Amino acid sequence: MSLPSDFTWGFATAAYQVEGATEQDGRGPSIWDTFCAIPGKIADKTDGSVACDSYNRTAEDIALLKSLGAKCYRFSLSWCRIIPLGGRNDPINQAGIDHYVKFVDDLLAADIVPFITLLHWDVPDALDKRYGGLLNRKEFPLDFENYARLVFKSIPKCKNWITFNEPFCSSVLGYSTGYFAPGHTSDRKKSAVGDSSREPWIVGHNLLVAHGRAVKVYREEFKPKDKGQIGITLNGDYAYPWDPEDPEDVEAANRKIEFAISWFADPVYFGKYPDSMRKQLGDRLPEFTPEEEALVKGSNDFYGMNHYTADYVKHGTGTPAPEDFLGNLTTHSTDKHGNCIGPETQSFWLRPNPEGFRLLINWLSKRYGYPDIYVTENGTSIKGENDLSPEDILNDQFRVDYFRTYVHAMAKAVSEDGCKVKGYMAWSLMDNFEWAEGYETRFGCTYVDYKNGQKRTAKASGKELKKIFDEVLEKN
Ligand code: GBH
Repeated sequence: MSLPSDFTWGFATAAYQVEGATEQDGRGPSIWDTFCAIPGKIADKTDGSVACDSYNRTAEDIALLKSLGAKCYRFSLSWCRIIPLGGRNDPINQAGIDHYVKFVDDLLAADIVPFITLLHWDVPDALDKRYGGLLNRKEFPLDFENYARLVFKSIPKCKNWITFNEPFCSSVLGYSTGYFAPGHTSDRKKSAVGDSSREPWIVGHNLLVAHGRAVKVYREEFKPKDKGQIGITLNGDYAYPWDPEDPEDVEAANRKIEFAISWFADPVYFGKYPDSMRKQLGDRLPEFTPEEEALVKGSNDFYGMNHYTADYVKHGTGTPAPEDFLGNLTTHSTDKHGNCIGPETQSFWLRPNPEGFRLLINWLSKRYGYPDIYVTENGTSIKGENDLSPEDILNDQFRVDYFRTYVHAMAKAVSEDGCKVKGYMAWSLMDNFEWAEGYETRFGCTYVDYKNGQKRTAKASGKELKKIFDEVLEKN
């Protein structure tokens, strides 16, 4: 088990989760600022207005990355710092651009390779109000294209670009369950607007087309001289059949991955949605026009993989509900024989299962022709971590074990199975704003003391990651 010596590894964050400074230097509001202000949406009634204050602490964060031995850093840009109202005819905020240009310069000076995500869920609020944001098939992709072009032009030194983080979450959590901004759902107890049976599929489609537009711009106008690469990051769990003897469970487990991942990856690699989705969703799933198909098909230079957990899957019986987004199935933490997928964490959806990581890397590699893969997120929360003393938080052995077993599973996928994983970014560099769960759930390899000036202290996991990689990296 080993990884090639040129394998890159480091940490990941996202703008709204770490930056704070939401009213500084001309930043406009995003849908997350608006969503957090609605009572009941965030578990601990917090928001990202201060977070880790990373906007004002770039030097500190770079020093932290350096001390942990990181070779690369994945972070996202706040679109509404760069174009506060978001649109292609709206004013540009030079202070926002300057901030990120300097950050990239400083990372490179510290010998840390930047991976930039253009949009990690924080859509400019003005676009949501102006034309329905992600729901608008014509306007949204054009505004995203314009934003992407401005960023590519401003930051030519960045060679690794990710268009969107987890379009599944923007679509399903934003427009079906309403758990994330902008909170649309058919459930009228939660939201006055939304149609869970249709909106998520429209939003997913528009994100794909917007991704395709940005990639076309990068490839035609920048890649020839800047020589970078661009892709989209998709989230997805591995799925095991609840009863491996039942062909319907076996099929449902595969369908679960198709509904979560192939929803986006099939259009990107093959130019069409999976048959299983078309069959269940019919005309609620948009059709690609020939122009859209041409934009989307073949639009990944690499596959960005966010991965955390696995599930057991039981096939559904009868007709799925109109709001079903899983693919007519149910997910379980134990299988037919009572085997448990993995231990509990602070996140109800996350139970460590490292073997599933190896299996999913193989599943994706086979289906999509062994593309280059960058693991752009992988990590865990720990049950009850936030209730511990700071000293005990620093001693996060559960997270150390998670990283070691997951990195080993990935190394086996590379050295024993022939998959082409090129890099790995742990989620997250530091504790941060965990969306609807606020600050109560910690994912950091670094402890952030929110009560004492957002002071950062590396946890055991942060320090151990370098050792974990040193153990498996080939020496050249
Ligand atoms: C990542 O998503 C995000 O990119 C990152 O910002 C975040 O901080 C990190 O995970 C940790 O949560 O409500 O039953 O539909 C992880 C993938 C997929 C996990 C959707 C939560 C919701 C389960 N997410 N999932 S459900």
